[in-house]
Amino acid sequence: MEQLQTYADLMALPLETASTQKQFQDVLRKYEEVDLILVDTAGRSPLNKMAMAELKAFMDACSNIEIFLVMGATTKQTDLWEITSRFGELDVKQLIFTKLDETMKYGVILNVVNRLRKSLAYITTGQDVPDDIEVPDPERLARSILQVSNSG
Ligand SMILES: Nc1nc2c(ncn2[C@@H]2O[C@H](COP(=O)(O)OP(=O)(O)OP(=O)(O)O)[C@@H](O)[C@H]2O)c(=O)[nH]1
Ligand SMILES: [Mg+2]
Repeated sequence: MEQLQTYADLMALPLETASTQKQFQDVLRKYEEVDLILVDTAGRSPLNKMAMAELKAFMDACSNIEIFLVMGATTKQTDLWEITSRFGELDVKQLIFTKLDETMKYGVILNVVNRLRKSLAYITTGQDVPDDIEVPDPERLARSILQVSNSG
Protein backbone atom coordinates (compact mmCIF):
# COMPACT_ATOMS: atom_id res chain seq x y z
CA MET A 1 0.00 0.00 0.00
CA GLU A 2 2.80 2.40 0.92
CA GLN A 3 4.52 1.70 -2.39
CA LEU A 4 1.30 2.26 -4.35
CA GLN A 5 0.65 5.48 -2.43
CA THR A 6 4.11 6.72 -3.39
CA TYR A 7 3.44 6.07 -7.09
CA ALA A 8 -0.03 7.59 -6.86
CA ASP A 9 1.47 10.72 -5.26
CA LEU A 10 4.10 10.96 -8.01
CA MET A 11 1.40 10.77 -10.66
CA ALA A 12 -0.94 13.04 -8.71
CA LEU A 13 -3.67 10.41 -8.89
CA PRO A 14 -6.10 9.44 -6.17
CA LEU A 15 -5.63 6.01 -4.60
CA GLU A 16 -8.33 4.02 -2.87
CA THR A 17 -8.20 0.65 -1.16
CA ALA A 18 -10.91 -1.98 -1.05
CA SER A 19 -10.75 -5.05 1.15
CA THR A 20 -14.28 -6.24 0.51
CA GLN A 21 -16.42 -6.53 -2.61
CA LYS A 22 -18.74 -3.90 -1.18
CA GLN A 23 -15.87 -1.44 -0.75
CA PHE A 24 -14.66 -2.25 -4.27
CA GLN A 25 -18.08 -1.53 -5.75
CA ASP A 26 -18.40 1.67 -3.74
CA VAL A 27 -15.06 2.90 -5.08
CA LEU A 28 -16.00 1.98 -8.66
CA ARG A 29 -19.24 3.89 -8.24
CA LYS A 30 -17.42 6.89 -6.79
CA TYR A 31 -15.23 7.10 -9.91
CA GLU A 32 -17.76 6.05 -12.53
CA GLU A 33 -17.24 9.34 -14.40
CA VAL A 34 -13.50 8.89 -14.98
CA ASP A 35 -11.93 7.47 -18.17
CA LEU A 36 -9.68 4.87 -16.59
CA ILE A 37 -9.44 3.09 -13.27
CA LEU A 38 -6.33 1.00 -12.71
CA VAL A 39 -6.90 -1.86 -10.28
CA ASP A 40 -3.94 -3.58 -8.64
CA THR A 41 -5.10 -6.81 -7.06
CA ALA A 42 -3.30 -8.26 -4.04
CA GLY A 43 -0.78 -10.95 -4.91
CA ARG A 44 -2.33 -14.36 -4.40
CA SER A 45 -1.07 -17.90 -4.75
CA PRO A 46 -2.85 -19.58 -7.66
CA LEU A 47 -2.87 -22.73 -5.54
CA ASN A 48 -5.03 -21.08 -2.85
CA LYS A 49 -8.56 -21.94 -3.96
CA MET A 50 -10.29 -19.58 -1.55
CA ALA A 51 -8.14 -16.64 -2.57
CA MET A 52 -8.79 -17.39 -6.25
CA ALA A 53 -12.56 -17.58 -5.69
CA GLU A 54 -12.44 -14.26 -3.88
CA LEU A 55 -10.44 -12.65 -6.67
CA LYS A 56 -12.91 -13.94 -9.26
CA ALA A 57 -15.83 -12.56 -7.26
CA PHE A 58 -14.14 -9.15 -7.16
CA MET A 59 -13.56 -9.19 -10.92
CA ASP A 60 -17.06 -10.44 -11.70
CA ALA A 61 -18.49 -7.51 -9.75
CA CYS A 62 -17.11 -5.11 -12.30
CA SER A 63 -18.46 -4.70 -15.81
CA ASN A 64 -16.22 -3.85 -18.78
CA ILE A 65 -13.05 -4.65 -16.89
CA GLU A 66 -9.92 -5.63 -18.85
CA ILE A 67 -7.81 -8.15 -16.98
CA PHE A 68 -4.04 -8.33 -17.48
CA LEU A 69 -2.33 -11.45 -16.15
CA VAL A 70 1.19 -10.64 -14.95
CA MET A 71 3.79 -13.41 -14.82
CA GLY A 72 7.52 -13.51 -14.25
CA ALA A 73 9.82 -14.68 -17.06
CA THR A 74 11.90 -16.52 -14.46
CA THR A 75 9.01 -18.73 -13.35
CA LYS A 76 9.35 -22.44 -14.11
CA GLN A 77 7.36 -23.71 -17.08
CA THR A 78 5.39 -26.20 -14.96
CA ASP A 79 4.40 -23.45 -12.53
CA LEU A 80 3.41 -21.17 -15.41
CA TRP A 81 1.05 -23.85 -16.71
CA GLU A 82 -0.52 -24.05 -13.24
CA ILE A 83 -0.77 -20.25 -13.02
CA THR A 84 -2.36 -19.92 -16.46
CA SER A 85 -4.85 -22.68 -15.78
CA ARG A 86 -5.90 -21.30 -12.36
CA PHE A 87 -6.04 -17.67 -13.47
CA GLY A 88 -7.76 -18.89 -16.64
CA GLU A 89 -10.94 -18.86 -14.53
CA LEU A 90 -10.79 -15.11 -15.00
CA ASP A 91 -11.51 -13.49 -18.32
CA VAL A 92 -7.88 -12.60 -19.00
CA LYS A 93 -7.55 -10.15 -21.86
CA GLN A 94 -3.80 -9.71 -22.26
CA LEU A 95 -0.53 -10.86 -20.74
CA ILE A 96 2.41 -9.09 -19.15
CA PHE A 97 5.80 -10.72 -18.50
CA THR A 98 8.16 -9.19 -15.95
CA LYS A 99 11.82 -9.76 -15.11
CA LEU A 100 13.16 -10.34 -18.62
CA ASP A 101 16.40 -8.87 -17.28
CA GLU A 102 16.74 -11.72 -14.81
CA THR A 103 16.93 -14.54 -17.36
CA MET A 104 18.68 -15.31 -20.66
CA LYS A 105 16.00 -17.76 -21.83
CA TYR A 106 12.67 -16.38 -23.00
CA GLY A 107 11.12 -19.57 -24.37
CA VAL A 108 8.44 -19.78 -21.67
CA ILE A 109 6.98 -16.48 -22.90
CA LEU A 110 6.42 -17.94 -26.36
CA ASN A 111 4.95 -21.11 -24.86
CA VAL A 112 2.44 -19.24 -22.73
CA VAL A 113 1.44 -16.78 -25.46
CA ASN A 114 1.08 -19.67 -27.89
CA ARG A 115 -1.03 -21.79 -25.56
CA LEU A 116 -3.32 -19.01 -24.34
CA ARG A 117 -3.55 -17.21 -27.68
CA LYS A 118 -3.56 -13.89 -25.85
CA SER A 119 -1.38 -11.02 -26.83
CA LEU A 120 1.57 -9.80 -24.83
CA ALA A 121 0.73 -6.23 -23.83
CA TYR A 122 3.92 -5.33 -22.00
CA ILE A 123 7.25 -6.70 -20.89
CA THR A 124 9.36 -5.34 -18.05
CA THR A 125 13.12 -5.40 -17.97
CA GLY A 126 14.22 -4.02 -14.61
CA GLN A 127 13.25 -2.24 -11.43
CA ASP A 128 13.23 1.35 -12.64
CA VAL A 129 9.73 2.79 -12.71
CA PRO A 130 8.54 3.89 -15.23
CA ASP A 131 11.54 3.33 -17.55
CA ASP A 132 11.69 -0.46 -17.53
CA ILE A 133 8.34 -1.25 -19.10
CA GLU A 134 7.85 -1.53 -22.84
CA VAL A 135 5.45 -2.68 -25.51
CA PRO A 136 7.26 -5.71 -26.91
CA ASP A 137 8.66 -5.51 -30.40
CA PRO A 138 7.70 -8.87 -31.99
CA GLU A 139 10.83 -9.21 -34.12
CA ARG A 140 13.21 -8.27 -31.31
CA LEU A 141 11.45 -10.64 -28.93
CA ALA A 142 11.55 -13.45 -31.50
CA ARG A 143 15.30 -12.89 -31.92
CA SER A 144 15.78 -12.99 -28.15
CA ILE A 145 13.82 -16.24 -27.91
CA LEU A 146 15.84 -17.78 -30.74
CA GLN A 147 19.01 -16.21 -29.30
CA VAL A 148 20.13 -14.77 -32.60
CA SER A 149 21.80 -11.37 -32.67
CA ASN A 150 20.02 -8.33 -34.07
CA SER A 151 22.38 -8.17 -37.04
CA GLY A 152 22.15 -11.89 -37.84
N1 LIG B 1 14.74 -7.20 -11.98
C1 LIG B 1 13.44 -6.97 -12.09
N2 LIG B 1 12.71 -6.82 -10.99
C2 LIG B 1 11.39 -6.58 -11.13
C3 LIG B 1 10.76 -6.49 -12.38
N3 LIG B 1 9.45 -6.26 -12.18
C4 LIG B 1 9.27 -6.20 -10.85
N4 LIG B 1 10.44 -6.39 -10.20
C5 LIG B 1 10.69 -6.39 -8.76
O1 LIG B 1 9.99 -7.45 -8.16
C6 LIG B 1 9.61 -7.07 -6.85
C7 LIG B 1 8.13 -7.34 -6.65
O2 LIG B 1 7.41 -6.45 -7.46
P1 LIG B 1 5.88 -6.15 -7.17
O3 LIG B 1 5.42 -5.17 -8.18
O4 LIG B 1 5.69 -5.84 -5.73
O5 LIG B 1 5.28 -7.60 -7.49
P2 LIG B 1 3.80 -8.09 -7.26
O6 LIG B 1 3.63 -9.30 -8.10
O7 LIG B 1 2.85 -6.97 -7.43
O8 LIG B 1 3.83 -8.55 -5.74
P3 LIG B 1 2.56 -8.75 -4.80
O9 LIG B 1 1.65 -7.59 -5.02
O10 LIG B 1 3.16 -8.79 -3.44
O11 LIG B 1 1.97 -10.04 -5.22
C8 LIG B 1 9.99 -5.62 -6.68
O12 LIG B 1 11.18 -5.55 -5.96
C9 LIG B 1 10.16 -5.14 -8.11
O13 LIG B 1 11.09 -4.09 -8.22
C10 LIG B 1 11.58 -6.65 -13.55
O14 LIG B 1 11.14 -6.59 -14.71
N5 LIG B 1 12.90 -6.88 -13.35
MG1 LIG C 1 1.50 -6.16 -6.34
